[in-house]
Order: sequence, then C-alpha cells, then structure tokens
Amino acid sequence: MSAATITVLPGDGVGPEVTDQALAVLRAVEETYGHRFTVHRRRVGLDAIAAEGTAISDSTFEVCGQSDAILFGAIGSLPPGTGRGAGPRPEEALFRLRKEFGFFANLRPVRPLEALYGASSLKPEHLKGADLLFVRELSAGLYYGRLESVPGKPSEIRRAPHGTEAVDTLLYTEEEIERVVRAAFEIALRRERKVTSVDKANVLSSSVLWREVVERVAAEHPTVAYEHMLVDACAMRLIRTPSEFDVVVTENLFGDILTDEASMLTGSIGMLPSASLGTRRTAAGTFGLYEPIHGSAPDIAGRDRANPVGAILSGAMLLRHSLGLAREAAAVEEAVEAVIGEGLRTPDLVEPGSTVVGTREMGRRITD
Ligand code: GGG
Repeated sequence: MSAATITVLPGDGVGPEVTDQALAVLRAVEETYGHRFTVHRRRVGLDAIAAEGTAISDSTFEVCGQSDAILFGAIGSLPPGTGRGAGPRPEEALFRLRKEFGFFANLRPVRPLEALYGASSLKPEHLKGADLLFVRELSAGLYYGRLESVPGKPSEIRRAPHGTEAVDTLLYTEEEIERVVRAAFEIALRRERKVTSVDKANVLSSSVLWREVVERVAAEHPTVAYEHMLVDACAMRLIRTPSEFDVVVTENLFGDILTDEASMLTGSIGMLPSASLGTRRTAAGTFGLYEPIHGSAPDIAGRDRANPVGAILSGAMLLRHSLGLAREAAAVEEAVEAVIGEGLRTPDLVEPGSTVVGTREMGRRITD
C-alpha cells in the first residue's frame, strides 16, 4: 500500500474537465490496488488571477511543495491584444512552478496507437514502429532569458527612436544544457536506443554550446548512439519518417513546437501527456508536475468535447515517476489502449465508423 499526496491544479478552459477525468482514474487505481491518495485542489492561471489576484498564490505554491506530485490541467491565454499590460499573466504560474521546483526536464512520449492510425494525417506505413520520447529543456532558454535593460525579465516591448521594438533573450548556461542532455542519455541507455539532439547550431550561439555539451556527455555514454539534427530538418523528418527517432532532446522553445507537431502523429494534441521532473526525490520516486501538453482550448471549454486521454496518461506518468507505481501506470495505459481499440473517440479524433463520446464518457470508460 502506498500513501501519497497529490496537488491538483485544474486551471482554465478545458483544464478542470480533463483533470476531473484523470483524478477519477487515480481514484480507481487507489481503490483497486489499496493505496491512499490525499488530494488538495487549488486555483491556477486565469482562475487564480480572477479569485486571488495572482496566477499562483504563495499558499498554493506551499501546498504543491508539500506534495509528492502535481497534477496540472491547462492555463488560458489572455485575450488577443491584452498581453502588453502590467497585470499578471496566466503562464507565469507554470514558469514559476518549473523554475522554483527545478523541473528542467519535460518528458513527452509520442506513441501513435495502431487503432488511431486512421486519425493521423500520415499513412499507417509511416507510423509503424514510431515510439518517440521528447525530452524538452524546461526551465531556461527564451522563456527565462535575461534582459540587460530590465533585470529579472526575459523580454520587453519598448519605444525606440525609430518606433516600437520588441526583444526576447535566449540564454543557456553550460550547466542548464548538461543536466537535461544527461537525463536524455540516461533514459536512452535504459531504452537501449539512440538520442537525437536538436538545435540550430548553424545560426545560434546557444546551439553551438549545446552541441559541445552533447559531445561531452556522449563521450561518457559510449554505448548510446546519438546524432545532431537541425531543428528545421527535424520538423520535416518527424513527418516523413517518425520511426527513425527515439529519444529527442532539445531546448525549450524547439521542444514546445516540435511536440505539438509530433502530437499529430497520434491523431490529436489531446492524446499527449507530459511529466516535468527535476532532482527532488519523493518516498518512491521523483517529485514532478504532470499535465497534458494541450492548452486551455477556451472554444470548447465546458462543452464536454475535450479529449481527456492526455490528462489521464499524465496521471499514469505521475504513478510511475513520482509514486513508483509502475504496474498501476501500465494498467492505466492499457485501459486507454483498450477503449481506443473499441472505437471510442472524442470529437478531435473522429474517423468513419468510430463512436463519438464526450469527455466524461471517455473518462468513465477508461476508469471502468
Ligand atoms: N497543459 C499545458 C498548458 O496549459 N500549456 C499552456 C502554456 O502556457 N504553455 C506554455 C509552455 O508549456 O511552455
């Protein structure tokens, strides 16, 4: 029997709907296997800004820090044209959680299910054997750069003599690169496969340093095959030959974009889970934050149309990585596969002959 504390941050838009389903699955695991999960629910994102005046309050932060894992839904974007004000932004919650808890490695598995080959934009022969694991650097890069003019800020829009201009800064230290590259090589060692390191070393200095660090870490892992690939080539080859990839390690922004692209191999962005990990240990694993990679999708929020699979599979990753419950995680993954195999589809995945169900029904069938 395991006892664990989980903080749930449902957030905005479809976040609450999909986290409800993920939580129902975790409750079913608790009951079936005799574990005890204490759950704390707190506000985050626009929801927290409206109620508490900040994207994540100090007390929510404290509750997260006392937990074994955080289950996160999604956070909303400000309406177009409102992003330049001085007020809090919902994304600040995620950035603060990642930075302050040291979540530098974001694992995003992409495994197209055979039953969903028809929902992908690729032909089945391209998808066969595709089983990728992205390791996205999560707590540095463009999202956290350092402006000379405004200490503590990575970017600004400012007045200049010729008009308005905007600046973002892309900064990586050797240490920030090394820890995520090392994590990727260690995962590849366990999977007995290769690492593809993705950068833009023909243009960016941060990528030149990235390559140097990869070479150094690779030398310490002589049994792990590896290659360097430019991000533009990677974007193309993901579509042409996804099965050539295994562990893909890359910096923050490239990882954000490439994984949205790769999600299309699975049929929908709603299918992809993620785990954000650092070095802090729990009783049985690693402290982490788990979330579907999709955003808050305000256009379908509250309409029982969101795909809960990414959130449910994030719950499976939580069981495996933070609670050390690999058997239970595998049972959840098998349940997802079985329900998809039966032909159930949320509206984002509709194919001829499939049975369209809502968020709640999809979750209920996986839980059962
Ligand atoms: N569940 C993911 C989510 O809510 N994403 C919204 C977002 O702001 N993402 C930025 C990022 O992942 O870097």
